[in-house]
Amino acid sequence: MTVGAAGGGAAGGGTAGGGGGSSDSSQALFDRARAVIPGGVNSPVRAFRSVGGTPRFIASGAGSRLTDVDGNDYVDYVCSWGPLILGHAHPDIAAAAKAAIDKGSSYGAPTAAEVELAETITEAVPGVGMIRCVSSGTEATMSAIRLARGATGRDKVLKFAGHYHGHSDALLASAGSGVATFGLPDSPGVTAGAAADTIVVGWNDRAGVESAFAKEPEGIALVVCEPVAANMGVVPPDPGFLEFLRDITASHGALLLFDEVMTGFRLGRGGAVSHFGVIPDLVAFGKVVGGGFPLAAFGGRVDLMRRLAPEGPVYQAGTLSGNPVAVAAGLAQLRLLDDEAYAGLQRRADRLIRGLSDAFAGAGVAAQIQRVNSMFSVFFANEPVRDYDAAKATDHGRYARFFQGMLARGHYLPPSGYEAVFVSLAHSEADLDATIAAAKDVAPELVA
Ligand code: KE4
Repeated sequence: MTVGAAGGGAAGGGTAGGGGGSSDSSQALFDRARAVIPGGVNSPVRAFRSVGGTPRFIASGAGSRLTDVDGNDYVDYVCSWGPLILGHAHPDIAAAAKAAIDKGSSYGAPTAAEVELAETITEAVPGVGMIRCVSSGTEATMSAIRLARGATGRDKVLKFAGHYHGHSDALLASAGSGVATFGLPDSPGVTAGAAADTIVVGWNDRAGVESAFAKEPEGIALVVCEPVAANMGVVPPDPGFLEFLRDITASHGALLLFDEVMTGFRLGRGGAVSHFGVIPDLVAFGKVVGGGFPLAAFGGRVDLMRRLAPEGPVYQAGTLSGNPVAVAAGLAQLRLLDDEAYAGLQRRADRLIRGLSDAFAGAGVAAQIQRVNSMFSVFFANEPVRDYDAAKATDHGRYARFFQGMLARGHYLPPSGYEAVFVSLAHSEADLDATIAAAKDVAPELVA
């Protein structure tokens, strides 16, 4: 099954469509890269370590497609790990970024567009009265934690095993995403002091949360979660669990942070806050809000946000925070995300999930496809996955074989079973049907 128009990326030649062609140019670049970049990549999950093989070096993206340097093209379901909800090189986003950069790339001074972005986010998300822009999700969650500690005068932070909030020291304990992909319990370099203030509890473990608060009734500054865990694969909260977190934090004077770097403007305009109807004290945003540029943000209750410098004493800053080019791209993307857009994402995910389910069932392969709205992941397991231990126990070797089989047929899934699959509004029915056909082709190979 070949996919898409004839390849012909930067290196020219290559397979006419589909991903099963040569990866020689990728391999050559990977060899060069490893001499000057740790692991040959600028972010670990890109290295294909958990699925094996040569990471594809990408020459270009357009709509739902990626083309690698060997000229192979792929239907892309990574979408830059979430930001590209409208697909690659969307003309409106490209035009907005070009118009912005023609007026200068950065001023280090406030701009009208930053005000518009802040108004857009605060209007969309209940309970978010103010935001501060930063340049990455890591910065967003790290800053929100400092704000929570400053506001409460408390030190401890409670996070959930398998949840990933970026690579700041306080949050790297038992993290998901790349930490999970590499099976790292934590990370060297995180000091005992930093880790000592981080309490880790199992996702969906009410008793564990209650026990933590019983031990530290007035010591916990903040509970942070991905309201839909998506860095251990997609693992939704048990019914009522977010409400439980809202209640127990409020009753103990602790704050609640929803890390919506992945779910924000992905599940809907109001993200998980609106989807579940639970209003935290603080929310972290990233990915979609930046339109594929380095832009993230955190926000929440006005009384808390006013504690940030220069209005308050909690320091937080950034040279490129609210960068005009990134803000222009983010605004261009958010302007196009209306109810019809989210309905379209849902339809695409419905079609793809139905087809993948049929492929696995038809081959007798036990798979759990777990989703919230258009975000989903595939676990090869007999039972639903409710927490990190269960996610780790699923068959990641089978996932790697699935990934490689799909890649060879021109379908680029996340190179880790701990990541989420993303559709975009650029994915056509033909794309989805080609992916389903490829899955039906691969599934029998997974039985052994
Ligand atoms: P960044 O610092 O990578 O912009 O955001 C960190 C982050 C925070 N919170 C959540 C829920 C996230 O998913 C992330 C980053 N996600 C990973 C993939 N799941 C980014 C990919 C990578 O690390 O290369």
